[in-house]
Amino acid sequence: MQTSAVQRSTLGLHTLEQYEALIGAAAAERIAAKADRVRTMRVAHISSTFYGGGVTELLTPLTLMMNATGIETDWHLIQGTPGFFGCTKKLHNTLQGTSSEFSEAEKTIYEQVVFENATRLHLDDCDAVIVHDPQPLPLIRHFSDREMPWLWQCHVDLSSPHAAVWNYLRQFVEQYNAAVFSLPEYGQHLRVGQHFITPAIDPFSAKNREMSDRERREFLGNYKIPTDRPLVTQISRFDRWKDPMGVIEAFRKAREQVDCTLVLVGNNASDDPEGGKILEQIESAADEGIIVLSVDDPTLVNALQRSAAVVLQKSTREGFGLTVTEAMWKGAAVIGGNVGGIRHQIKDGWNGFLVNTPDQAAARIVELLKNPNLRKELGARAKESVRQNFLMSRLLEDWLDLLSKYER
Ligand code: UPG
Repeated sequence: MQTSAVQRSTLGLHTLEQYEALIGAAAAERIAAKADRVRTMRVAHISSTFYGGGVTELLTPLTLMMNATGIETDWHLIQGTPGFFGCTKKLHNTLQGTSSEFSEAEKTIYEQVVFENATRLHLDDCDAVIVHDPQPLPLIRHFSDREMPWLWQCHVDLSSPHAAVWNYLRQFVEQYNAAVFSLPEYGQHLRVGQHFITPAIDPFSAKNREMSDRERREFLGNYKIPTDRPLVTQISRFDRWKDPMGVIEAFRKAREQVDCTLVLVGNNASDDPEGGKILEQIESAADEGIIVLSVDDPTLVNALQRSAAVVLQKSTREGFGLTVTEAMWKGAAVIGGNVGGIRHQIKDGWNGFLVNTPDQAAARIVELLKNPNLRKELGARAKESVRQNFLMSRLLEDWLDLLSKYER
């Protein structure tokens, strides 16, 4: 089997030593020394899916790398029903600012399914438990005699959560030892500690590894993506917060001035019930020059981010935005929504562009399509900013620092 085929077909176990060439020997040694200090800890992560979405994207390399550095790290999933994931998607949306009530019936479904999952989780051997996002949040209630610290990590954009829903969830959050948010501005008034850890990407994964031009072209060909015109792309879960309709509007306006092709690629996380409806909306709006692909293929994501003249991530809320990091790592010219974590990655006009409206996005698409040198300059700075700030080795180090605070 060829190396690239192996990379596509494995989970992607990478060691700290592999990062040395990217972060330098001194940084790799510093992180290894920190790992030594917490090596005797056994850590459990709990989330709601192995398939799709940013949390999976983070936990796959992080949990493998923690084990590779000698820290016994487990990853448990909770199971849900369609009704349960309907409730938790509503929590996700209201945390990001949608105004709708979470009814008593929804609370009953949410809490009962989490309780049922709790009966199957046996965590006594752990030294720390890290629970991700709202889906498994109420688990803590069922571990009242716990001795180890429990941390809740929230991945969503908490800049303006719906007050009543946040107050309901806060009763669970405050039973944890601390909450972990992606950015300082997501901090809340809480009676427990708060920490801030920004996400990161695995540069060696199938999605982010180097790729030859031949392989890249081959992949686009496999999906019948034409390359006779410059490509503009957005690759994201089919989700209202990623604003795919705004992307289509911006593309249509831009195409009045420069000919180009829009490729919208999306997959669906197994805990997200809204994806089908959003995909239908996109498909019925897509006309000539717009290709919509609903596939789960990390190598296609890699090939597209490397081939596109412009990568969009026109989100209207974004906890962090791994798709932005991934494209910047490939030296792409990225236009991002001026929200949440995207603002921490793109410095407007320096390593990409930030936009607030489809009109602004259209103007930036045109500017970038007409100016290959600008694309190159922004892309080179984008890649360097990811190297310095958003690689998995930094995320590992942040977790090691945090866990050492809770070592018993
Ligand atoms: N992806 C694919 N194929 C697709 C579409 C997406 O592989 O067709 C991947 C994408 O490459 C990325 C991940 O799915 O790796 C999506 O992550 P992200 O862009 O971060 O979005 P979410 O799924 O919404 O992830 C949540 C937050 C986000 C945060 C992330 C990690 O909404 O803001 O960065 O969690 O904290």
